[in-house]
Amino acid sequence: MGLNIAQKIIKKHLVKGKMVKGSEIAIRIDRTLTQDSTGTMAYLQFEALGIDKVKTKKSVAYVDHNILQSGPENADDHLYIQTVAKKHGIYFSRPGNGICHQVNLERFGIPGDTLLGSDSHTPTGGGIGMLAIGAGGLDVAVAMGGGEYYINMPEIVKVNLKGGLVPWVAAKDIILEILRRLTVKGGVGKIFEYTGDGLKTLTVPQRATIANMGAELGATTSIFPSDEVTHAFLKAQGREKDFVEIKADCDATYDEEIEIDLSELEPLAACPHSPDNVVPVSELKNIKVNQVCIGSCTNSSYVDMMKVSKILEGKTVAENVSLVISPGSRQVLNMMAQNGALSSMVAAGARVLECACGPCIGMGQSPSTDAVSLRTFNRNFEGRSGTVSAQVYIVSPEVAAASALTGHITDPRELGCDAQIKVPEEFLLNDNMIVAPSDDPDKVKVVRGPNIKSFPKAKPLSEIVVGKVLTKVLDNITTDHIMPSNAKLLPYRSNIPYLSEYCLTPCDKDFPKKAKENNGGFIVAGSNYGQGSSREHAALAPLYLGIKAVFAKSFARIHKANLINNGIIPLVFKDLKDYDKIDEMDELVIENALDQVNNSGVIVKNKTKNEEYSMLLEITDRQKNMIKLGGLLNLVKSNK
Ligand code: MIC
Ligand code: SF4
Repeated sequence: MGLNIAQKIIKKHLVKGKMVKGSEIAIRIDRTLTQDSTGTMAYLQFEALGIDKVKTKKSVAYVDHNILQSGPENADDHLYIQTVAKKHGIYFSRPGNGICHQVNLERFGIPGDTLLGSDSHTPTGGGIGMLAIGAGGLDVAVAMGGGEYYINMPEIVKVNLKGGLVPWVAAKDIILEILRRLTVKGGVGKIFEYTGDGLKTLTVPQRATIANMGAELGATTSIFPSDEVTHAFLKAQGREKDFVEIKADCDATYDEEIEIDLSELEPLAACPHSPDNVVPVSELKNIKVNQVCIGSCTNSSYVDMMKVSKILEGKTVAENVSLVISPGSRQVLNMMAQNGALSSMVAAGARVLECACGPCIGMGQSPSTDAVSLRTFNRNFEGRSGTVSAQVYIVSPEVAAASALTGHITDPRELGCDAQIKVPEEFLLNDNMIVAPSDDPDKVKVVRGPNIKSFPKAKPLSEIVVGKVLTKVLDNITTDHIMPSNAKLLPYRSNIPYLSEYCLTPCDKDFPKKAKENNGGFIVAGSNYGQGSSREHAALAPLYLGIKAVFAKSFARIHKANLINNGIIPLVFKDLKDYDKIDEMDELVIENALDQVNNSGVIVKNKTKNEEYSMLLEITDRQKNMIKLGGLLNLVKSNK
């Protein structure tokens, strides 16, 4: 029987298990990436493993998130990452070189290889046929040390693309349409594999936009074939030798199938405050806009930026709009500087930022109170911009640029002729901001700033797990709620004691206080708990505060793995109605915990209400062992 692309790559990298949907498999990781806001922790964990040199084909450390230096903390972390990378065989992409996913696509990604990244948008690499997966820092640290990566064999969804996009409709609209249909939980446990005659019409940057935002579906990853389009892109990047053709067999089978007729799509927008709250732009016409941000790992390619520049050329940004643009990489910025496109943006009144994540993670450019902000990014969770009252809409670069000119949400089809931009036949190549690891690692001294604190370590599971319900939260709680990130907090990514003071505060401002007063306890949550980022801090801060288990209706993939890696038990309500029965400050107990975690279910007693609940422990035997030992680091050490 024929194989699809995901199965082909998994089969080639399979170390343990069978490719049976839902069963645990371990795969070999060829490459890793880290960025600075998760990287500091990942490298501290890598150091704790006691391995001298990474065992991957290539590992790259990027600096793109914590870019504002309004105190020494971020610069100290950059220096730590730079020196630890140099010592342990890791390439270092210097600050200013670009957003990790964009630079990975341009300079490092290899079709058919596996990539594990400590960032949830690592699947962007699926745009050139990599099996690229986002994970917590500890999983990436283990992979750098040569350890395999464990997942449950995902379902493979065939996304059949028919026809071609009509003018002014963008790749962003394709993924927004999928989000509209499937929602932010529709992709959990799935890989989205793109096929169909519409594929040939999509360039690598367009494919990367789609693969990138597959993360918002909760998907394990998304993948495109590596075909003549990929070949042309790699050739233009001077990397023709990295091209490998990867296509699904003609008789490949899939677990599910969806179809999209590209020619029927229209410009779409995700309305506040969720990427799946999607409506046609034409329905939002006339909403006044205060800010437009163009960039992020979703839409900051050369092609996107050139299109924006063409739309802005000779015009002026509306008086009520602040337009900020962050090109995705130095390659993009430099090409625009050379061909004059940058000048058109500047002349129109755009505020051009460094090649980095910037406003996407609230690193500056927070909108004004109650502002409407249009962003080409991937997430519009409440408060993520740094302004809780802001109304953030997610749109394509075309909609963003058109709206920046008119001052209200605008359907770009009103602009007339579409600006046609082709992927260049030759990109500007200059890797001088990528530092190779040292040939003499013993001579490299790792520099640790005073803000770098040791990370909390989980303890082995005790016989009785008891505590109070410290907070009860609703559905779709994001990691931005659990561990908020913005310009003020991101500098403390290597200081968990400080960060923990903000843990879950957007949902419950007293949570850290209650956790301390009660010596830790439990969190009760609705469905899709922990959606969004890969940040392990959303598990480390609760661990520091003494959280022993989270009871939820369901979990997002990466966060669930992060909880387990840090010894926190993720339990799922067997009967969803039990969620309603539990109140804050109820005292819960898991008796005979060491025995009970061996089962697929756990009985939890509510001592306050004298009730019992059946909870599901939907984790593998290996993960059960991890919970018993107190997390992944202990498991790895016990296997040595
Ligand atoms: C994000 O987009 O939320 C981030 C910031 O890139 C995170 C990583 C982090 O929290 O450092 C992600 O997507 O994993
Ligand atoms: Fe950076 Fe935003 Fe992409 Fe996260 S989603 S990697 S913050 S650009």
